[in-house]
Amino acid sequence: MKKTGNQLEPAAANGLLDRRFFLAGGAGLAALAAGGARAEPLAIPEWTKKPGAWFTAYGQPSKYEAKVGRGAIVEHNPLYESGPGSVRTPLQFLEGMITPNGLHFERSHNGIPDIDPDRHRLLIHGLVKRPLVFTMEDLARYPMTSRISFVECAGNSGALYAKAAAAGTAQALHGLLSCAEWTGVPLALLLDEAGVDPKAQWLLAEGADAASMSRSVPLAKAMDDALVCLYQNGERIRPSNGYPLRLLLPGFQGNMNVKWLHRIKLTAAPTMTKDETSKYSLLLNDGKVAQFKFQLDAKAVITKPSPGFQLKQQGFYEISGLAWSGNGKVAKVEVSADGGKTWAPAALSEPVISKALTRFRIPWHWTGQPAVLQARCTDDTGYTQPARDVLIAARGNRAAYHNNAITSWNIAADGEVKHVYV
Ligand SMILES: Nc1nc2c(c(=O)[nH]1)N[C@H]1C(S)=C(S)[C@@H](COP(=O)(O)O)O[C@H]1N2
Ligand SMILES: [Mo]
Repeated sequence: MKKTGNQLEPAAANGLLDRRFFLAGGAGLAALAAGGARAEPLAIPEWTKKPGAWFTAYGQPSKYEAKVGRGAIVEHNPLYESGPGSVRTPLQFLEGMITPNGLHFERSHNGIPDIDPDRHRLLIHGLVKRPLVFTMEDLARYPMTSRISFVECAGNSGALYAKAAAAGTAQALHGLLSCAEWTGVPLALLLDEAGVDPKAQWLLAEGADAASMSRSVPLAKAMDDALVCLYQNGERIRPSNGYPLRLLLPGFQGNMNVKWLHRIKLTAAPTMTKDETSKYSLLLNDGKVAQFKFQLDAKAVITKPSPGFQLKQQGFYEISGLAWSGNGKVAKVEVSADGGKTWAPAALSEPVISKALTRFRIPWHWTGQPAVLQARCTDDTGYTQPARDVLIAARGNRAAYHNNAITSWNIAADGEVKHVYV
């Protein structure tokens, strides 16, 4: 940090400060405490005076955190009581980079199957020398790999295609996004055992749910970093996220991460399943369709503050959020408090992992004036996330998927935070 004697030296307009400000023991911290604390003796509340509750087999969050949930169920056909729908991760209430299992978003095309792991099988067939069938017990004996990876639905942030800025929280607008430590067997290991026929270039991955969700995956991806997962954040995968087995394709659109995985068929060409012809392609303005765009491009979203928050007084705030790229590591996150006119670099919290969510932070001194907060991510390929008007100019707004435009949060003079377009 530049030694100027004035710790409040801005890094960009409208009060953004050097990202190392807090580390340097910024003089402004005293101003934070000044809001509340008065020296007086500690009270002795009732919970200190008697023994606490007994132990439980499986822990639950504090009852005081009941507001932290996956929000309204978005039904994709209101005629059905079961079937297609989704619930979203409450990004604005979480910190760090890992999504707790009970808050991982869920997107399912025909409900959550109730799968008995003892009867579930994985079949590998097609262009292989030896077709193989695995029980879950068989798979559990293979050497395992863990990796921290995000899953993002291709439809996440789709509201940013709309002509008018949608009202909504970070959860409502961007919550089809989560990040977990996934553990399982590298798919390459199982394919090697089956013996891949040189004619095979693709594979079909299919789920055991009533949607028979199935997608074509390039063989190169399968051999690179695909994981057949049994565990999610240390415990067996939750039913809604693919129990007992799911495919993880780090950085690829969520849809391809087939849950309840039961079949892999090696093929010479893509299978052209219903899930990759009618959906998950980008409808462009000229009427053409971009098919098989798999990687999710770099993106960032400010979670704190974000809609639903009310800034109560001027002074110090830490702006914090999440950045990610399906193409590699987050190299840089810049934050603006003036709607994109000036930018300052945010600090990236370690660890910064390829194709995982990365937490960023930057101190901000809010003067009580209106401000527009934005964050933009650059990944280690050198690609920078586009402004919304740039993305719409290039792609139009007939597409529903892969919207990675910069999001703008307006801070009103009264401290209310709202989604806006600039
Ligand atoms: N078998 C199967 N796999 C599936 C789906 C599904 O409906 N059935 N939904 C897909 C979609 S659209 C997404 S975005 C991700 C969501 O993963 P999650 O529910 O674990 O967050 O799973 C994908 N895998
Ligand atoms: Mo999805």
